[in-house]
Amino acid sequence: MAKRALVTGITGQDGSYLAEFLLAKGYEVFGLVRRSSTVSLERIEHIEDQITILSGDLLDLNSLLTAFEQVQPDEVYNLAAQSFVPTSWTQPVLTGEATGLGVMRVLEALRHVSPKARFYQASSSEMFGKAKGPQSETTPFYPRSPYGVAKVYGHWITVNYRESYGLFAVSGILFNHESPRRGLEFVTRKVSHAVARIKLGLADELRLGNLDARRDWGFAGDYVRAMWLMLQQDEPRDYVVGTGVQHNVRDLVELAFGHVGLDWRSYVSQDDRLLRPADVEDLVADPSKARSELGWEPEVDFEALMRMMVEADLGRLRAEPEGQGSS
Ligand code: NAP
Ligand code: F7E
Repeated sequence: MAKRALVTGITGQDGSYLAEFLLAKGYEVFGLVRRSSTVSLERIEHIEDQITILSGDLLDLNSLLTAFEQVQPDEVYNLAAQSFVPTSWTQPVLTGEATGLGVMRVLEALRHVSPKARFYQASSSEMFGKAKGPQSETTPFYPRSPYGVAKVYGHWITVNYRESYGLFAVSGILFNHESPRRGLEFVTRKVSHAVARIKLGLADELRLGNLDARRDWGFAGDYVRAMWLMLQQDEPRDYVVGTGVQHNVRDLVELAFGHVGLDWRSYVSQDDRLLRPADVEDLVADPSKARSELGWEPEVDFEALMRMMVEADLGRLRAEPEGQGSS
């Protein structure tokens, strides 16, 4: 019998790649989608007829209980969250509810309805915040945003439910991962989209915030494989997932503009309004545990990732100059 996977956040970047990955492995895939007046299934419309969409919201325990009862999942991937860091300062309570307490609601539904199901929590390198890198599974957390703080709650409640109730629950601490399906407000996609627009004569400037921030950027398609691998192990353990290679925002901009033969200095300016109340300056993973225990290695490096994103935005804009699609 095909395994049944329940994916929260299936309309998001990672949800779409994970759904494709699980379908290719022969899973029956169920996706939780929250109600809105204009549902956007843009990132999964190419596989929509192969998955079952359920209505539910991380803010509403009842809807989660109903989804678990309907699906009776073997594996649960909790990817849903308010995931944009700046919004966590303007909507801190919502962020705490969805990104923090939402994890406990999913775990409660799992514990009561499907306690044998394996559970993956989408934790984040933002939990490390100010902690010195390279960051590993043993690095103490020092979050720098309401988002990071909410993710720390999600991480520890996952560990706590594993230890309290014997659940197969794991926390994947993933560093930034990107793709042509990344939301437009995140820095990689903001840059790739702007580069494509400038190259095609549709724009002539790009305003950014902190150009010195350093990140470990990988490709989302590689990272969903690590999520799945964590749930196939004999023991539930937490893992850091990243490339181990660091770049700053300036490198990213230089690479993306350089790819289309433009000098970034002619187009990019720093706008103080885009600086965060507190930023994370220096993240880089020590992924040795994921490498040795999961056999996980990234296949797409930073240069190939940014080229892929710029090319995808050029293609989309050439097809539809006013479009901004994420698929
Ligand atoms: P994303 O593109 O922002 O997707 C977030 C998903 O969560 C969307 O499907 C969204 O639905 C859904 N969602 C938000 N609030 C919800 C709620 N109250 N109830 C139900 N669904 C809700 O994020 P992503 O980049 O794919 O990231 C996936 C997960 O990994 C997130 O938890 C994120 O915090 C975490 N993470 C991401 C990264 C990264 O670099 N991408 C790194 C570490 C951890 P709508 O479509 O309706 O908005
Ligand atoms: O910012 C700097 C910004 O918004 C990266 C989420 O997926 O990864 C993501 O969070 C860096 C920051 O991602 C702009 O200050 C400069 O230092 O692309 P980002 P993030 O905040 O690292 C983690 C792992 C998650 O878990 C999150 O869910 O880039 N930066 N100028 C800018 N960032 C943005 N967004 N826009 C700018 O104009």
